[in-house]
Amino acid sequence: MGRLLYLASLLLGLLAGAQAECMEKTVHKPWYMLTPAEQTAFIEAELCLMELPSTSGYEGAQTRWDDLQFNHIVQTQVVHDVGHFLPWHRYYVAIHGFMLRDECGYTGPLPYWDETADSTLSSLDESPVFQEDAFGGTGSGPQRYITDGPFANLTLRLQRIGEPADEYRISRSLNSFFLGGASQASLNSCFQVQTYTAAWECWHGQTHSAGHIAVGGLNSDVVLSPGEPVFFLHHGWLDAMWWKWQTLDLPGRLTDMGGRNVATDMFLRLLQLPAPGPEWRDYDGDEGGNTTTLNHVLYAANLYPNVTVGDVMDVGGETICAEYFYSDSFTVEVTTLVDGILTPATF
Ligand SMILES: [Cu+2]
Repeated sequence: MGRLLYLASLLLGLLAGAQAECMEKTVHKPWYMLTPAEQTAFIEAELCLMELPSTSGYEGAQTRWDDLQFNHIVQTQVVHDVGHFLPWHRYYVAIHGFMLRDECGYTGPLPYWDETADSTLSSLDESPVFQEDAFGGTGSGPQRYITDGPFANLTLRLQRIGEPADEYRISRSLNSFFLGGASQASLNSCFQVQTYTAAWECWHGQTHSAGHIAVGGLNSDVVLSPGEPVFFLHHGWLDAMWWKWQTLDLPGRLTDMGGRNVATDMFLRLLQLPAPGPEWRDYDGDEGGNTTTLNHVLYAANLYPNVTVGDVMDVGGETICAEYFYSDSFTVEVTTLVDGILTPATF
């Protein structure tokens, strides 16, 4: 009998293990590659999250969208200008997808904004992302609030930590000029960098900032930006780029991590962010050093379990369980060293 129980528990353990594996990968694609039906279903799922009541208990939060935004608000000073900037935002993009799936029944592809394609537009009004039947267009009036599209009436309320909730809407000032940081030439320069320790700064300062500033308004607010649905399209794109960079040298880049784990004083001062206290610095799994390691813990504000950087390095692994599709026109041109000779290569 004891042996039977032992075998049964072994079997259950195996089944549980199998469940944790990545069985069905979430597909990530540029927005314009979704079918019209998929686009509609995605927008409806976003609206669903924006209507579901908050369950987090955070002061001022009223909807699940607020709960999702809070995860970023509470640790803005912890997850930018650091090596775990890319892994944390990879997990955050995934969490957004998990919530759409688990709470709103959305099983279609997750869209990202193909910013390199749009960086050649003379006006972002022409972008497929900023159409009335997509995410709406630019803002107007003194507060630059958007007036068209499915999110024009979205009410947000959360402010920085310590500031009382106060209602606002999505503001935007679309400006294609700033998307230059996402141009082909800019991308190529980041893809050229061979180690993560150097590469993350290129992605953070150059390509990442471009999309935030080009959308402007709420999306250019370093703390509150995830209140804007386009934030997740922007970070989905950035993650697609990091993953592409990783795939150019696998398996080495599945474990290539580094960079400081505390933002510079200059960055914190510039963005008026509080210095991360010991509750963050002692919590990060990096054994006290100022280097991001694979053991660094990514805090998820109780939306989903906390994971480590190592858990999210492989987008096809059990934690993220996703795959990225790229537009047909997507290429990167880098110069690589082949047998001691610098050789241009296109991927
Ligand atoms: Cu962020």
